[in-house]
Amino acid sequence: MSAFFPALTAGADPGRTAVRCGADTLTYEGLARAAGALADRIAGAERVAVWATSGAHTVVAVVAALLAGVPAVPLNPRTGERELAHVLGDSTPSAVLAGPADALPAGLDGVPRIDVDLAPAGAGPVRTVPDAVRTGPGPVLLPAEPDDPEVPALVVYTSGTTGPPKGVVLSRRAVAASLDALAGAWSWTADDVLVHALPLFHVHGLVLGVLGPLRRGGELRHLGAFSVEGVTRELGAGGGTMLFGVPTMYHRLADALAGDPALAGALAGARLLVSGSAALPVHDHERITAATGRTVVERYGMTETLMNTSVLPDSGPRPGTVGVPLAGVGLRLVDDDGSVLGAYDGETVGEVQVRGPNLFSGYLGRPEATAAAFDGDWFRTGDMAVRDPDGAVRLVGRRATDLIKSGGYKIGAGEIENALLDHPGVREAAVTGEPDPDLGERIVAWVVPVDPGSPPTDAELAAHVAESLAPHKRPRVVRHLDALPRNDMGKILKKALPGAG
Ligand code: MCA
Ligand code: AMP
Repeated sequence: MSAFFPALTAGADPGRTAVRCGADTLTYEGLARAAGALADRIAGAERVAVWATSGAHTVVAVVAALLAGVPAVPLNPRTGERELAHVLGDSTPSAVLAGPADALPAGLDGVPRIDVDLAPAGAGPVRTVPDAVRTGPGPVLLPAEPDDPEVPALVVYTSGTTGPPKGVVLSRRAVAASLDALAGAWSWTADDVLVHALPLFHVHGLVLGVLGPLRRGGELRHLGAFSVEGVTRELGAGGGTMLFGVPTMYHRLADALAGDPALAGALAGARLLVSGSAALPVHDHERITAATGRTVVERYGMTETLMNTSVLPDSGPRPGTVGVPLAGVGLRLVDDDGSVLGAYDGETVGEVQVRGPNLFSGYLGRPEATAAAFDGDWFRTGDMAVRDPDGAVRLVGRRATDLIKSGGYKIGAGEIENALLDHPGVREAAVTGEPDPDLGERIVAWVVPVDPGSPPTDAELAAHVAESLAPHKRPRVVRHLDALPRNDMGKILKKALPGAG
């Protein structure tokens, strides 16, 4: 396989800015130097974890891992004790790469730490060598990258309906195929300056938002944290050309647009506004288009499949659809009985199945779960959709009601229920999602307390889940019941919860 990042090697413009995160700026030469030196240090490791804060250290760490051919496991820096212990036990990284100033939790005590140096000593031009690795003072020699495209690039943890998150193994082939298909659909080039504020421990922010611009030889500006002001600044005077975000971010931009001509001007001036990870409500599409004259392009992906479809930027407004399959992606709708649905009538609903070079290699250490996720070489997404007469895919729901999408994060009801049941004040717990204008869905915990006279407070339960799993998995609403509705077998009937279903 040829160089994953052609712009890092000789021949490209070494002075071109690659990354700007807060106060840290790296040119392509600087990135090659920092990532080349780190690649040297981790070469030969089976897997490394990356403490994936929203900064330049994460970018250098993941680029280094790709150069060295060592799979990287991005860790949510806000991850709670229970979730961190699971991910570390499951992925057994031989080291954790972190920024020198990052304070790591006790859960990482047993994992050797390697600090990421953004500016290692050394001078001279960057060039590649055919084999082996040598860095340090003098020219930076980038390691020869793996020839085998099936070598894993990343292991990204994702929630399922029950049990703890599974590690999705993404090969170099899958990442390259998906990014190159997006580049074709969006005319994404080295001239683009991508602006975003997405977390760097999931596919959206890390694969599309970091590896995407670097593979093209373009620039990434990460805002650190999402803010309307940051988007206005970087897309406006800052010269950003593309914005990636989840619907919650576009909803907040749409809210702000009414009284903010600078924001309207900044969005109007961008070449491409892209939303994904969850559905962008038509109302938010309409508000943004009315204020800026621009349409937001939706694309549909999944950790296991990377990107499947996208609205094509010049196809006109398509609110409510996620567009057409990307180059190389096979997509079909399948009925409950397994038969393939051929109708392009905007009405016939089936499960989306996909195949192509964009697919993952399997769940780490879980061959049965991997086998269960496939129908032959077709991956079952669990998403339900119809196809419009022009081929556009319209997502209409999910097969599993126990998967919640909140703020663009996929969250399994089961893992939150287990965390709640660990709390000494909780006797029974059920978790559901309900519509939320900002988050898409908000997490609701239905709790039967051990002592109805002094139940745990809502804030206590939210903090308990945040500390055990992650803050974005905390319940936003807690409802107390005397008993959970159950069937004769004792199974909780979520549809019978008051006001649910
Ligand atoms: C609040 N906080 C707490 C607690 N309450 N922390 C601990 N315990 C508590 N009880 C803190 C949080 O840590 C955070 O701190 C702040 O309060 C707000 O957190 P949160 O509620 O999470 O923020 P939000 O306002 O709801 O965030 C909205 C958001 C976020 C910025 C849109 O949801 C987000 O970044 N979403 C992106 C999801 C994403 O990238 N998904 C991609 C996966 P502080 O104030 O310090 O921040 S899907 C994917 O990859 C596929 C392939 C695809 O298709 O894209
Ligand atoms: P994740 O497993 O966290 O990678 O999330 C993948 C899921 O996000 C998909 O299976 C879809 O349900 C959802 N998703 C991603 N993009 C979109 C979109 N543009 N519109 C609606 N749902 C989306």
